[in-house]
Amino acid sequence: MKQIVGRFAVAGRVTDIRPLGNGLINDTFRVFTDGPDDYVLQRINQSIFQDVDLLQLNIDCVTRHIRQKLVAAGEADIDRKVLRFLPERTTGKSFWTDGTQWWRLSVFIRDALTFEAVTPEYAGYAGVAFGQFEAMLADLPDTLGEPIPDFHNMELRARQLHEAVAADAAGRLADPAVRALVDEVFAREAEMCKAERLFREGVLPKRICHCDTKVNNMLFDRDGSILCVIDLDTVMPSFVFSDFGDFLRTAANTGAEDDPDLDKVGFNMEIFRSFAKGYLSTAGAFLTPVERENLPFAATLFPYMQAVRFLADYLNGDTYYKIKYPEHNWIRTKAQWKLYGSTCDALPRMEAFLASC
Ligand code: GN1
Ligand code: MG
Repeated sequence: MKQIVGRFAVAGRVTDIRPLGNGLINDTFRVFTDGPDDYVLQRINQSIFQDVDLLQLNIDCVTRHIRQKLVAAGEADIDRKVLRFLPERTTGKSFWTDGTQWWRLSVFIRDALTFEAVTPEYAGYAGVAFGQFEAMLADLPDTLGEPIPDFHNMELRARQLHEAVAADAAGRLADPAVRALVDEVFAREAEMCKAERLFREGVLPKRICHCDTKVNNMLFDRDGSILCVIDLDTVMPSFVFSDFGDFLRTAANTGAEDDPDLDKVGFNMEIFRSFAKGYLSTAGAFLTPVERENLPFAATLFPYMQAVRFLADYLNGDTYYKIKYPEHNWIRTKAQWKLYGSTCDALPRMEAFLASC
């Protein structure tokens, strides 16, 4: 890995390299140096991101645009508010590949905190930050590609589950509990594919969204304010539901994403209220009425979609997500399904709150 780091225009000498974070897709390391900066080295999961050129081009456009906005706004401390990727020495590109592995290197942002759970106060800051992120990218001059085509398209995700059920590659449908959950999931399929219908009817726009707004993809400063949003692999045109819904899926869950204790899993309305209020303070100006009125639906959509994706991966024999034990994707599916039920129960309360904002 030291040699790979050396491919990039780093300052200083590498003193150590250690694993970093809890991502389920890429492999991430912190590179310690004796120079002014440490770095984050990532091996991009190329079986999932098949067009790394497109992916990195998206990230280059987005980080350049955000940097320009921060400069124009006279922000201080810009290197802690937007990621900076280093050019590879020979190609000048923001990644290096030997044809079998793809790597990139960014400057490690110092004194930043990440969380797996947040207080209502921090959820409010996060809402403000995601609204700002979308607002900053609203006038991006470049057209972004889709690094994973139809990434948050519920119709596609449901189709993939149908395919996984038909193939039953790992023989896991033999378990009656698995079969029963598959049936329950499909019973809700039509209503959960509402966003794609609204899009076809021409009443729901796509905007540039982050599309992976797990709470652990944000860097917080020591005072609780948001420094920046990381993990930009999936930035692409999508419905605003993506960012709103996926943040709540992780931050408003009273349990863990893969909690084996379903009694712990539930939807925290206090986090919802605080996040929604923050989000509307920065996104309210550009949201259309259809987007705004469907924000509670978005809070139900993402646990549903995640349950579908974990279940499909479980049936496929765990080919997509990193797992820590054989039943991990099944445990994750059940936890997301429980959370989905709680979000559905909370719908009237979410709607009433938004009406009062
Ligand atoms: C993946 O890379 P990470 O762990 O932040 C996934 C998200 C899922 C999430 C579930 C490219 O995100 O879509 O919601 O796991 N990213 C991709 O925890 O599939
Ligand atoms: Mg991540």
